[in-house]
This record gives sequence, structure tokens and C-alpha cells, in this order.
Amino acid sequence: MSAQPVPVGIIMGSQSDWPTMKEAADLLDTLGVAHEVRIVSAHRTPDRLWDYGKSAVDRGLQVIIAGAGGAAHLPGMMASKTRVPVIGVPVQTRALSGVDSLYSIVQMPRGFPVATMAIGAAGAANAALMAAGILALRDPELAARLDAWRAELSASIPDAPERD
Ligand code: RP5
Repeated sequence: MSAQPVPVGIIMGSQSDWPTMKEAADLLDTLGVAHEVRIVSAHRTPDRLWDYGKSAVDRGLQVIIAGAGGAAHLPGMMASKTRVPVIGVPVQTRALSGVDSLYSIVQMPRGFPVATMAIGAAGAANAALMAAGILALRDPELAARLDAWRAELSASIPDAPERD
């Protein structure tokens, strides 16, 4: 019997992106969504990027979360290589606070979209939630887990702020 394909690929340009992208991996773990994690750099490992994108459909990937910082070409290049939806996470940089990453990812030409999240950890977590929402369209059990996660978050928000 062949193993179930892993539906979500989390890729990042560098080991230094991991503290940010871990937010996505942890949230997918919480929601029970199987995923793989790889370092794939648009600039340092372009052949790896090409192979990953070329094989994504055949391997059964349904969503790719791609995080990169600075001249963040990884999500866009991945979107050019596969029709699997790509969710881009701009990693916060020291020099320009991640605005460079955001602009590199968000401003795609017509025809090759990248669903671009917020800069940094919140963006990585939201990428996981977006991926889960896409998969939940055809997975009622995941849909229930995602609804429960959202309800729990809402319930944790107090009605009024604590006043000093
Ligand atoms: C990008 O360059 C990576 O995505 C990372 O955010 C940034 C810096 O990489 P390192 O120099 O820390 O490896 O490709």
C-alpha cells in the first residue's frame, strides 16, 4: 500500500528563516495537517527550486508555503514553476524590516499569483491557517478542527481590557 501524499510543503530560503517558518509548521501540527519542510533557495539552490516545483503536482502537494527574506524571489519563482497554490511569507530582515521581502513577494506580474501574507511570524502562522482552510474545503474532519481552533481563539479574547 502506498503512503498518503503529504499535502503541504513548507519551503524557505535559508536556515535563518526557520524561527519564522516554524510558526507555520507548529500550527499545521496543531491542526493535524501533514507537511514537509525543506530549504530551497532561489539564488543558492536554483536547481533544487526547479526540481521541487516541477515535481510538486506529481508528488501530490496541494499547497506550498514559501518563506524568504530580502530579495525574496522564492515564492514567485515557485509560482512560476507549478500550478500548486503558493502562499508567500515575507521574512523580517534586519536591514529593511521585511518591507523588502514583502515587496519582493507581493508584486507579481499578471498570471502568476502568490498569496502574500503579513511580514514575519504572524504571516507564517496565517499561511498555515490559509493552507488548512484550502484543504478543509474537501476535508470535513480538518474543517471541524479548524472551526474549533478559531472558536477557541475567539473565546480567549476578553470583552474589555484590563485597566491599571
Ligand atoms: C534569503 O536571504 C533567505 O530567505 C533569508 O531570509 C535571507 C538571508 O539568508 P542567510 O544569509 O541568513 O542565509 O535568501
